[in-house]
Amino acid sequence: MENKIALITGATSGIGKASAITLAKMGYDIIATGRRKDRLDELAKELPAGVRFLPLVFDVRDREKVGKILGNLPSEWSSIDVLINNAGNAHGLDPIQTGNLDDWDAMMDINVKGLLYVSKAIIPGMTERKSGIIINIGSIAGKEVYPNGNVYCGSKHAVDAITKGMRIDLNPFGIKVIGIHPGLVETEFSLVRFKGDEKRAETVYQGYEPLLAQDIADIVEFVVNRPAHVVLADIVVLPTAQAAATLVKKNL
Ligand code: NDP
Ligand code: 8X3
Repeated sequence: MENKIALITGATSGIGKASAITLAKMGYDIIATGRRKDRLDELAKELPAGVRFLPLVFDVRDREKVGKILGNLPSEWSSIDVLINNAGNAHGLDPIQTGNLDDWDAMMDINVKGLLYVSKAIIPGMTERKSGIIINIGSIAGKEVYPNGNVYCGSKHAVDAITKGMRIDLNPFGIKVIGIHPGLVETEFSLVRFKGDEKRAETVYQGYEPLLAQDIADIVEFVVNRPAHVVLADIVVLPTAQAAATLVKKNL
């Protein structure tokens, strides 16, 4: 029997990469996407031997390319069992009155519209087969709003609402739709948010033990392994030191 197939967007680093490796160890064949081809080449080397791997390089903002690539997968890759909509980032952390339009476009276009473009290409196969698992990576920023989080929080609230909408609309097809909403996870996230400012990015994770990408991948493994009649619909996961989006017990 052929292995099941998982497609993970944003698998070139952080949560997406850890999830791809974890799913590969679980026996899934892996489709991994991202813009950085060199990182997908590195990922290929970290996968267990024997796992089939299809790296796909595209920007989730490119609606035509997303549709073309994912709509024309080779037949042996087209039956996707697990989709993880993970690609996304925060861009900037500014008050609304001085926010940057390019940052706003990036967050809405990647975190919200990119997720929709990918889903649009993959869901029809799942509805046809009447099976599938969709995991959308939201955020504590989709459950709360924090100072200067404005548009990033808006994008992740949209992910939360879209996840709930997907669950309702896909209910007749037996498709599981899961929202995982992490708090602070030490990845390249803050490096991107602060536009490569390593010092500023590092301070986000100092003085407490943040979550690691593998902690989220472990949850992915758990939810994917539930029996057919069980879905963990909505999961908020925080470091123990974090009680709310901006309330973190730090020992500095
Ligand atoms: P990383 O910056 O480590 O990873 C982000 C991933 O998204 C990369 O693989 C990147 O690939 C991909 N990506 C970003 N923009 C695009 C794009 N335009 N087209 C295609 N792929 C893109 O951060 P995380 O692993 O932390 O983030 C993963 C998800 O988790 C995001 O949705 C984020 O919002 C969410 N999250 C993160 C938290 C955290 O504290 N770290 C907490 C809560 C949620 P590439 O650059 O190669 O294109
Ligand atoms: C990422 C975590 O706290 O920056 O979604 O919103 S936070």
